[in-house]
Amino acid sequence: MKRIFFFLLFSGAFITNVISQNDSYLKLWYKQPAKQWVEALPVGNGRLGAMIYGDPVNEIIQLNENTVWAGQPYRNENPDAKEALPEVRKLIFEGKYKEAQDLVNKTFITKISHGMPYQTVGNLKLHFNGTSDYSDYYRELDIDKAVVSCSFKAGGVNYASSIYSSFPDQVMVYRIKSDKPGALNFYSTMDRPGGAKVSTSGNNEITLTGLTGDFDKVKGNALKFTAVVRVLTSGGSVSSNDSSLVVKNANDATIYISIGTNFKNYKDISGDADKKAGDYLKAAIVKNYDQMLNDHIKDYQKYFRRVNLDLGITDAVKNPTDVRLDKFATGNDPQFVALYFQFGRYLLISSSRPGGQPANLQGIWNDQLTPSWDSKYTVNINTEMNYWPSEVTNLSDMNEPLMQMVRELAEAGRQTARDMYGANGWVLHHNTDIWRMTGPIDGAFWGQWPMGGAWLSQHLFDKYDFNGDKEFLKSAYPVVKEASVFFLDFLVEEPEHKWLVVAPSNSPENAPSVRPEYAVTAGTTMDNQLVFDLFTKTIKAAKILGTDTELTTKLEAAVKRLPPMQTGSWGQLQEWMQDLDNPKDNHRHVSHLYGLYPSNQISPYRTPELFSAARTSLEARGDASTGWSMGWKVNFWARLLDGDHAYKLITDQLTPSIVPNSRRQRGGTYPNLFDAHPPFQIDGNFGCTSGIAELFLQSQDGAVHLLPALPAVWKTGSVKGLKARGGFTVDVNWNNGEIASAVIKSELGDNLRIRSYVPLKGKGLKPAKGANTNEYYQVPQVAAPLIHSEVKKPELKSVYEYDVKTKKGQTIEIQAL
Ligand code: FUC
Repeated sequence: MKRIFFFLLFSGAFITNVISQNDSYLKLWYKQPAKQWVEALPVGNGRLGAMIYGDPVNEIIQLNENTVWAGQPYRNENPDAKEALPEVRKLIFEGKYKEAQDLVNKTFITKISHGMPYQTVGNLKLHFNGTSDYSDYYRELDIDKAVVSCSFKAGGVNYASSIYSSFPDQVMVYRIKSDKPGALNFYSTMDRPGGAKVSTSGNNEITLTGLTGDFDKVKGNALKFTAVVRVLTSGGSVSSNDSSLVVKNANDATIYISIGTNFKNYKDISGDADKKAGDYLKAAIVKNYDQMLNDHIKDYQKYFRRVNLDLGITDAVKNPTDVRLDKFATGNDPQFVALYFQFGRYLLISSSRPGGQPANLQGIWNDQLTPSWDSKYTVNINTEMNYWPSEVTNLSDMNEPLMQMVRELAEAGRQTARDMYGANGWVLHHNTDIWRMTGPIDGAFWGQWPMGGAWLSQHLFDKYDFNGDKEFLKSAYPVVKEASVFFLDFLVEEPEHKWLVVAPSNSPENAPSVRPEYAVTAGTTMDNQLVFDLFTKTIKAAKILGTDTELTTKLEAAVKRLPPMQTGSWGQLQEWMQDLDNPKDNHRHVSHLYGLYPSNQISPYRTPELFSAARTSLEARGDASTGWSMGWKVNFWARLLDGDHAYKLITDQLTPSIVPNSRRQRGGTYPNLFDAHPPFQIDGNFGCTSGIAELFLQSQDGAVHLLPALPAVWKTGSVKGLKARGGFTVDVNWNNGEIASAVIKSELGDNLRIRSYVPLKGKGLKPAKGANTNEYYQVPQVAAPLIHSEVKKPELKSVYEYDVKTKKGQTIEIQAL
């Protein structure tokens, strides 16, 4: 009854849809209001975000806008670096790591040593009268519609509320109704930690305005934000006093929340915050409510409904989400993984929209002024991880803000390359923020890692690999090329093997246990792999575009001089140029396995010894870790073709972070399914979402591999709408753990090479011969050879490979033989 009332109130035109679709499987729902932020539910349109507590007495709607950052445009390169660089390198090559790191600290880092924090706008609070004695409580986030709703009963009246963040209309809309005329009584206030100006107007408006502050030696009072809230009611009255709006005896109330800032771009904050907020609000309040909700849902579903995952349903779905999380490890709840996967896609659509900022460490959701790691962009893993699901889960549109940020970083990082290293091209170290700072921060141990540009540039090329859009490649090429140009200048010959190496750098945030305090070094495995990918992708892009032959000749020569991947004394893939790995090292970063995931340099079929060595390294690193580290490991185990071990990591990640009866938190998941580092970091959500996709489909290794790493627990199921490199959209059904059928749509009309563990049949399928002729696949890149190849070869399941010549737009139907 309660649910039906709820749907009647809010679903309006959608009611038949809601009930017939049984989409309760795509909901996070709870029987109690949120008591803490990590129980509240997120809505977002890329720019505007809110966390909703669903409290019937004192409702909190915590607000974010993605350009509200402290400070203002600034730079942080230290020109002293240039003079010290030869000495730093000399010290590293002499094994004087302490001295090298000390000198980097002195000459490379500036006084601005942390970057700027992303900040909350503040809170909208609704204080209700007559609801304290509530019952029949229910709240949900419907990820099929991107709407948070809440219902309860108090004093014989049924209340129901809903809120969403509209991309088409650029406002957030909250509505609350009672089923007894005139029963709605509340007053609304706004506030912000640290204070802000709050005022009301006779227009039924309450406004919060402020300036973000100074931070880390960068002057503030420059970035201005304005949040305007307008309340419309049917029945009753709205009045205002100095700082609150009072709603009396209304039947329902609709609250429009509009936020603007003066941010125009990373160099320019001359915009008009009030006008921006005011204009969106003006347009929204005259629009029909149902139409606006309809437009929001339609816009959202255009992306969300591209992918469907069915892993089966058990009785566990009858439990609220927090209970399912508690019981996941010991129960049988395959749908919870499907829900978590789709929640990852929800979060990406809600935190990263074309024209806006990329998702930061917390996406767009943050209730603090100085959040952990400033909620900025950590580019030695976290920012990249945010975008891992974007192509494979069919949300390519959502990575546009990342592409734009990389273009801006290429512009800002040019000065850093020149002033710090006397190099051409562009460079970025291990962090950035909305002002696109590109110099090193946090001290040499963490920050002296000039590889941010090398890694982020891969995403531009990968977008082409999935979609085959030559116009995009053309526009992205200068960024990728200039990242390569930097390394052509910056690589230096090391004395022992005469390899070309990156120095000074580190293997992200880790140091060999023989010198745990000194991370600064030369030629780490991850750096070598990153430069290898950057150069080979630049070469490939230049060839596709028919340009820069002189440059590609230089890059080809340099690639041959990069250090090879090496195996060490215990059969591991070495993390450093020297054999220094400690088998007991369980550091959260597993940087040397970048070559396994997200890259394709380590392959079971092309480089079996490296594949075994990577496995040995990963086994030693262990499973339980911080949230994002476990998310990465799901991808690693998928690439190691071990679905059961990947499932073990999914289970570790879907463990409650909040340890019962304790103040302790561990890497895992919060009640609202946000990932816990701890604290909340959204990268773990995205990393695990991508890892789940990698269990069903991989395309990095010269073929579209169907069900490469299906865990034994999911005997029967289907996935629809995943994307493979080469422009293929893939649906697969499986039974008894093996492919039953598949449908693959070719968007580009190229050769489709299929790999499978079982024989297949289908129109046009021919046993594969020779190399794949699909021009969009990343050519299997055989990395520089392995040294010490006594490592044993892995035991692999045999595979069947087929080729199909496709036409653009053609659909290929496949069955198991
Ligand atoms: C890197 C990681 C930390 C954390 C931070 C935001 O520095 O090593 O674990 O995720 O980014």
